Amino acid sequence: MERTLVLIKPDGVSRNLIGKVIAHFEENGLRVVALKKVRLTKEQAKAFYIVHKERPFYEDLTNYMSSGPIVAMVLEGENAIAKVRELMGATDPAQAKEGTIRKLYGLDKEKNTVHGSDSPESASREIPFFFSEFELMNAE
Ligand code: 3AN
Repeated sequence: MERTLVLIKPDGVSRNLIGKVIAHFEENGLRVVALKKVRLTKEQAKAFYIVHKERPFYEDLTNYMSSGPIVAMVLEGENAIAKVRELMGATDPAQAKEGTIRKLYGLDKEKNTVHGSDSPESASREIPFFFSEFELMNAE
């Protein structure tokens, strides 16, 4: 079993897609271990995306991610990290495969509805960014 962090970005929350996105993951065998709705400050968004700090889109991305509420969740399942990445689809919704969340709901490369950890190392950093030990225990 593996755990990964998923975010429903402001465009997903504002368009009432929380239920549809979670259903997509649940229907594909992933289990919700922990879940919350939060709004990041600009500083928190910058800290979360610190690995992208040299990228040209860092400023816009962190403005966007702090522009409205998001939903954070920990999903669990076999190969959860790769499975979530597959279900999300490519970063650019125009390039994403049919049936993926970003193809179905994504608007553009920034407003692409969902985030999912890209490696075990990222998941280990991103899960405790949003959830305490207490929130993660006894989740079975
Ligand atoms: P992914 O989320 O598919 O792993 P990354 O890690 O390349 O994509 O990028 C992190 C986030 O930065 C993406 N989720 C996306 O919202 C944003 N992003 C990536 N490329 C661009 C871009 N060219 N313009 C605006 N935002 C971007």
